[in-house]
Amino acid sequence: MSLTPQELEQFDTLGYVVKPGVYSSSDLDPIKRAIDALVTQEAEQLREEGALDDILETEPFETRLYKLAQTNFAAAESIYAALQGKGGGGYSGPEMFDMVRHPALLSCVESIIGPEIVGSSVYRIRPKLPHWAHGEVPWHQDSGYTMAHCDRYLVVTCWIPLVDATIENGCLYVVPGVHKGGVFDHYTGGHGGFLEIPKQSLPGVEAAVPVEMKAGSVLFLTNTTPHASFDNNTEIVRWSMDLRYQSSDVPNNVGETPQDHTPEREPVTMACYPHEADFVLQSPSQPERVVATAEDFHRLRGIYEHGRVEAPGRGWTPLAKRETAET
Ligand SMILES: O=C(O)CCC(=O)C(=O)O
Repeated sequence: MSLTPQELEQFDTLGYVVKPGVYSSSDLDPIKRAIDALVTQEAEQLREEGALDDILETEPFETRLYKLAQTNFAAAESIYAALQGKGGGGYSGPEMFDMVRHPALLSCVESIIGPEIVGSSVYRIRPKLPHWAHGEVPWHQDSGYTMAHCDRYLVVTCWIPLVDATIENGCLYVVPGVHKGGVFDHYTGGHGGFLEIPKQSLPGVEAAVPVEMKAGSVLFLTNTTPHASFDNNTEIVRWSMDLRYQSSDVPNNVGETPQDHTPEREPVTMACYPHEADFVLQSPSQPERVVATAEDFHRLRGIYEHGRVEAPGRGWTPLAKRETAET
C-alpha cells in the first residue's frame, strides 16, 4: 500500500489526505489491549489508594475510561496523565513499536518523504473524553510546537483513530490549502491549555473541513496544516494516536542522549522536538541505524523519559496578554 498520485497531489495542494484501511481491526487490537492494560494498572493503583471502588474491568475499550470518569473524574484524569507518560511520549511497549513501524503506514509515508524514514519523537495516544472541558485541541500547526529552525522542513503527522471518528465525537478539522503560508502566530494557554492560533488570525478557517474517518484509516497532515478538534458529545471515548515521520535529513537526535544538550549548545543544532527520542525506522543507506527490536525501541525512549532536555521555546506570548492588548 502507498499513496496514489492523486492522493499525493491532494496532500501537496491541500496539506492533508485520508487513506482508508491502513490498519485492519486486527492490527489495532494489540494496541487497544495494551492501552486497556495500562488503564487497569493505573486504576488498580487508584483503587488501592481508595480513589476508585470498581475498576470496571469488563467495560469495553470505547467506554471504560468515560465510565471511570463518571465515578471519579480526577481518577480518570490521573489515568490519562499516566498514559501520556513523564516526558509526554508515554507508552513505548512492543504494541506501540508495531504501530509506528506498521509496513502499510511506512510505505505510505515513504511515498511522501522517500525511503530514509525517521520516526519523529512526538507521538501521542489521546483519549478525548465525552463532555470534557479540556478535551478541545484548538487551532494550531504542529510546527508551532517544534524548534523554529525546523519550519522549513516537512514532518508528516499521521493521525489514526482507534474508534470511528465523527463530528459528534470530536474528529479532526483541517484548514485546507494554507500550509504553504508559513507558521502563524500561536499563543500559549489556549483552550485545554494547548497552543492556539486565534480563529480571527487564521486565514481560510471559515472553509475548515471536518475529517470523519473509520478506525484504522490514516489522516496525513503536513506540520504546517492548521488543525483542531472540538467537543466529544457522545458517550464513547474518541481514542486516537498521532505519529510523526521525517526524512533523515531533517534535524533529529538519533545517536544523541539528553546529556548532549548543554546550555551553550546552539539551538539550530538540535532536533525539531529535542525533548524525546527520535528513532530510525527505515534506512536503505544505513540499515545498521534502524531500531530493529521492541526492546531497543523501549530502551531508547526510556533514556529521554528519565533525562529532561532543556531547549529554548519559540517565545509565543500568552493568549491572555493578546486579549488584554486587544480590548
Ligand atoms: O487528537 C486530537 O484531537 C488532536 C491531535 C492533534 O492536534 C495533533 O495530532 O497534532
